[in-house]
Amino acid sequence: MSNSIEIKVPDIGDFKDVPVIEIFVKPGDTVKAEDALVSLESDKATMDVPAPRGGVVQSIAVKLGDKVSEGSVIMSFAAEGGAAAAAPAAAVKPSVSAPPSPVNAPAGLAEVRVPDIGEFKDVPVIEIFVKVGDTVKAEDPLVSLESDKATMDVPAPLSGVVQAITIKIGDKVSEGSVILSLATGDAPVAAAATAPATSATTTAAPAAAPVSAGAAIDEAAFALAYAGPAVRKLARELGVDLGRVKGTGDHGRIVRADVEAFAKGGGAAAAAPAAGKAAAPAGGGGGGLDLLPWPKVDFAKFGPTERKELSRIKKISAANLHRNWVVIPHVTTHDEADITDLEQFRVQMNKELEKSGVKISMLPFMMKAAVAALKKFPEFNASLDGDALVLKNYWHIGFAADTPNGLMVPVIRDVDKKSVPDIAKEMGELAKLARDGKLKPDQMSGGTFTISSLGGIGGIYFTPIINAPEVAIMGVCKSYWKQHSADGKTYASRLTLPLSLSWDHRVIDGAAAARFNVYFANVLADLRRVLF
Ligand code: CAO
Repeated sequence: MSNSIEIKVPDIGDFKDVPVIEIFVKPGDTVKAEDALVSLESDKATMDVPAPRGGVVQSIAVKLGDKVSEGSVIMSFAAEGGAAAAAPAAAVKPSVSAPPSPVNAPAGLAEVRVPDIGEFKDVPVIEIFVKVGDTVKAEDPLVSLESDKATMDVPAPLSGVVQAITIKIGDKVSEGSVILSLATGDAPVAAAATAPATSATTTAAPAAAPVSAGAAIDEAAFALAYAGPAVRKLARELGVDLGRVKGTGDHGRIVRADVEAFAKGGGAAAAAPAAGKAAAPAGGGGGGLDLLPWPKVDFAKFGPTERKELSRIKKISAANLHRNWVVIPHVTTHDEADITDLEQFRVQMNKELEKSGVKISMLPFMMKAAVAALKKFPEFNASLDGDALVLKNYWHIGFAADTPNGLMVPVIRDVDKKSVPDIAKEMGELAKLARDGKLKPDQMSGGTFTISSLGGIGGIYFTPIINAPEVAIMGVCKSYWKQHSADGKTYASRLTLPLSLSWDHRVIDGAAAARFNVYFANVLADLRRVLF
């Protein structure tokens, strides 16, 4: 026997008048308990409303864009067995990747465990980077373990707020030991979508990018994709690498149809290799030029080889660089700065500062020049947020540091308020921490613009990859003496610094980029310009 029941919006925390952004079912559809019915999006989180029980959808009382609150009727159901006349839907399932942090939304609890750490057992905890109440992002280091052979950081497998820490410094842990619990906006990405959203166990990924050979889904990108739980579940079912799906919903949100189209277009990660084709590029392919599978070569057939695992930092930066390169439409504009006078001034200043122990390279001056240019062209000191630009009224400049473990980007805060020697001193300290593997997450966050200097090494120009969510990066190479002429008749040797500015073409136009470079170069040529 079946009974008609009304399905109502359940308790969705403090949210009211939340728009319906997706309806997953239509009249006549048979649904199971926990199947997602509609998706709601507040300014803080995307929430799916799941079915409280199984049944057949009779009618739908809302349409896209309608605003609903707790208790609003969303649809009616012919439910199997006896039923009350009205039923709230089961608790909502917030999405991990709602645009702003979803920590205010109803949360799930995830236990974080020590991941596979090779043959090591009973390894002491030597550092705990977080405390109860801290908000962490996926991949932030949580604790550091030290075996007799290596120091290993355990990164957060997903974003959340630390609820409890179950270990202390000196405790010995092995694979599977629980280290802390996180209140998350969702069950862990790796957990099946059927896992209850309010309680889940997860294992921290040993590295940021679980892009192990053979695994076609990039878990880091999957976790970052802007999609609700039901769409994530569907992507899992279809083997779709969500990180490569282009969202057609509001603000680029990935909807069901995007995942289905991507899977149909040959983009299903699991299906692609079987079909002898790699997944189509983000956007679902559509042409006949699908990417070929990554070549699998037995290198040993051609000569001796050895296998070296990538460091954790390299894996993290690889995942980030790959995402940034694929997602951001990069253009690089090259220019050059005449730093003849500035170099003289730098040498003179270093003589004067000899006793202080501070040595100034060209980089702190470039940071000052960057701030001047960012103030003049504020859209370079910004981030994209959906279809809006967030302009930042602070100037925190990151610098790429080459370390034995890979590339790191420490950030110097409030460069506008600091003197050149102070910047040089802080840069030296941060670069040392980076090289010693001791940089804390907050020393690498909050940057608004990055400078990547290869000046101490060589090269003339290169194409730096933007450090998302920033929108531009300045690359500089080694200065060299060059003959310059203002009139084509007389020539002078000038110390010339090659500049390579990469910019996000969604935000910045070529003319603005050229102007930025010219201004940056002019400031370096004559720092008095920063006074204006
Ligand atoms: N032209 C000529 N000489 C330069 C120069 C330039 N543009 N920039 C630096 N130099 C000189 C310095 O003056 C210094 O000379 P002395 O030894 O005679 O004093 C020497 O090169 C070494 O400088 P440095 O590299 O130690 O110092 P820095 O402040 O320029 O850079 C840091 C610091 C941390 C950015 C740098 O050490 C580093 O790691 N660079 C690599 C960044 C990187 O990997 N970028 C690529 C990212 S994309 O993969």
